[in-house]
Amino acid sequence: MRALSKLASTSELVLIFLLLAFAPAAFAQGGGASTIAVEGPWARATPAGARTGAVYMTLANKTNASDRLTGASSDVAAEVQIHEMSVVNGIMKMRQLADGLAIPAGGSVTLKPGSYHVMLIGLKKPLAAGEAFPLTLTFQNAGNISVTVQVKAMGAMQDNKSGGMGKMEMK
Ligand SMILES: [Cu+2]
Repeated sequence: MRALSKLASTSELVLIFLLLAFAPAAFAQGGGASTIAVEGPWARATPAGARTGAVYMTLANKTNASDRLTGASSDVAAEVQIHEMSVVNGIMKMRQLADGLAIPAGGSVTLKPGSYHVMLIGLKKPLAAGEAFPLTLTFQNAGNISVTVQVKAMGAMQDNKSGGMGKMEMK
């Protein structure tokens, strides 16, 4: 019995130590559970046989320090990258952001069709409208944040008539 109660008080001490160790960090971030708000993550449904997909969302930095989205992972794809898309000579091109995507202090960045996106590479199965899947985002300061991505119909939002995904080229 004595040994057990000693064990209990030791783990209580460890808990108190952990609380003390992390309290200042939590306070500096305004007491919120998460320092980056991930708003409305969604992906466009993919046609059968597609090997890639894209995820969009708004990343709002609630802290007074800049942060950076440096990577991501998901069960639905072999690899996940941070991409930027732009139109070069009338052709949509995309490139991987090797240094990640900066999110200014107190500001937000919107990932949307034709712009920044989280690229799913090596899809294990097509993304079907109405389904959802998990995505973990990795930030330089905020660490890992896991979200649920909603899959929307293929023509969803700002899908242009010039072919969109079909004209994308990897640099
Ligand atoms: Cu891409």
